Amino acid sequence: TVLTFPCYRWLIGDTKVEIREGTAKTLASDDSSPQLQAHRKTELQERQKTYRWVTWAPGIPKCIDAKTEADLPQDVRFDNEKRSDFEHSLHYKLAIRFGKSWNDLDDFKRIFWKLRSPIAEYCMEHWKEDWFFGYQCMNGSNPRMIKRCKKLPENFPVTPNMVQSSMAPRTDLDKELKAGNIYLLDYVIMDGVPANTIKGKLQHIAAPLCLLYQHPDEGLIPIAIQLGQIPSLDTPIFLPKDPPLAWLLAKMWVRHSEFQVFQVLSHLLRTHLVVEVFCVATLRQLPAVHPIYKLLAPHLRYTLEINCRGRTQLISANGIFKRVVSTGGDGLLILAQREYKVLTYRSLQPHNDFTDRGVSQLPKYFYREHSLMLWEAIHGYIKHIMHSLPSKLNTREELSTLLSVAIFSSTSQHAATNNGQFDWCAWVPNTPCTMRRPPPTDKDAVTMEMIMATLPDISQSCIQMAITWHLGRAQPDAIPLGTYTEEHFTEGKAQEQIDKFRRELKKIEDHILKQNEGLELQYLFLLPSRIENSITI
Ligand code: OYP
Repeated sequence: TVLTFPCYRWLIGDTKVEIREGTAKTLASDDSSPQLQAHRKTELQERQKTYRWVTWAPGIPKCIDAKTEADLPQDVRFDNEKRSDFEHSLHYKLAIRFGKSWNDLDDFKRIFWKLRSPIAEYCMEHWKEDWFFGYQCMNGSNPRMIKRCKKLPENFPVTPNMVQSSMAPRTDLDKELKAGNIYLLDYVIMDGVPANTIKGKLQHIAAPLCLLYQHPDEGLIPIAIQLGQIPSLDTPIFLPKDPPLAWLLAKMWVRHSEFQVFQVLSHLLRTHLVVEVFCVATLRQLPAVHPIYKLLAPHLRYTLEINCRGRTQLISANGIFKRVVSTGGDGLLILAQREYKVLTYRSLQPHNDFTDRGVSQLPKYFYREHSLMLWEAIHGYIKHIMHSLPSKLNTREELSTLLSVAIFSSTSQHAATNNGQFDWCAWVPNTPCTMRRPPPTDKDAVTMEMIMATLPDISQSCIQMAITWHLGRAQPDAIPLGTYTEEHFTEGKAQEQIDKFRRELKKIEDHILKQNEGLELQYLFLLPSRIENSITI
């Protein structure tokens, strides 16, 4: 019952994980015969011919060698139902009157008819409110940007006096910095990213800084925004007490950066592309009887095909990003390369991520609470499934963590970023995909005309709504987390662990449902029944 442990090499961010030739017991009992070993060897040789690595672009994770999804082996392709659903749900791409702006913000309601969701409608009503802006930093579709701020960054010269009117009675900025109630969004990674040119018109990108305050009564609220990394007369610090349109436009600029970081870094790079690495490595290195293959396979379903489609239709030279998003063209790759350079394996593990960002105290941070529960359930399950690995490898715990990262990223983290995108981005002014004018330099000069000329035009808005709907809606053929349809594991002990895992998920489900009862704004993105078992969209 000894199986050769193949060389299984992954490079994830800063961490190189390598499990060299060694031995691992499998749960099956009859796999030691030379014949079966030879069989596994041929299986892998075949697979390595079929699934090859390629560098699609330098400085981001390697991916599967396939020009389009048509090059993929049948085993990893969408089935008919999935393909036809994927290809036919996009009726809303048809855009009218290219290049025209809306006249005022209410005009966005005109494209807001058919595709509806309670949160998207809530968003349309409340998007201007400061508490709602703060809420989205915790429970929106990019819940990993906010960090505690103990000391103001030198390039963000906010004075206590500027923000005093946002403070609770009898306190000030210095006291609140010390008390740990000040937070920061810093989009420095956007600084200098080249902006797209769409139909001959240059789009615009900023690298804002935004200070937030955990107010005892109002919750987390933004208190100061600077729309660039270098303080100057042309990059004033916007404040809630400024003319309302100036403050509103400053917040929109932060939300525009949020769109880019959310889609390119949190969603595409940190879930889709990282998980594809696990996918290709597993297919190339592990025979189907290997316990790690059995463990991971259900969490890798359809990922190669959706990523191929993403590379050909979404981020390609004439893809959707190039056509409507400010980081389309060279920008998105530069952005992803910058992030991949600093992406740590540690940051893919939710406990560490929260500790490192200093956000463990933030109240009503549902994403944090739910993702920790899911991590515990996933990690607990894996630790037990991996019981038969010989401990002399001395990497059992590390291996469990690694596999938990793979499964957490392909299920929970993908759900947290993907599933809310229509809810948070359908109301285009709340999360604009591009900006057609540069950031305002003069607080007193902001007009509604300027705002409308800055926001995405009609056709860009329609595409933002259509694509986020297409990707964010519940998938018709979804297999929920913890549902194992193929019964890779037939062993009783493994089945027990799967059952236990499913009971844990049920507990989390009940907890989340109960917690959300009666909430005006529900957080259900990490409800286990709504988390897919793999990245399929
Ligand atoms: C693949 O028919 C994917 O046009 C999305 O890609 C959209 C298509 C193809 C085009 C379908 C068509 C999925 C993999 C991925 C990913 C993560 C990043 C998603 C970013 C979405 C951005 C929305 C842009 C709105 C303007």
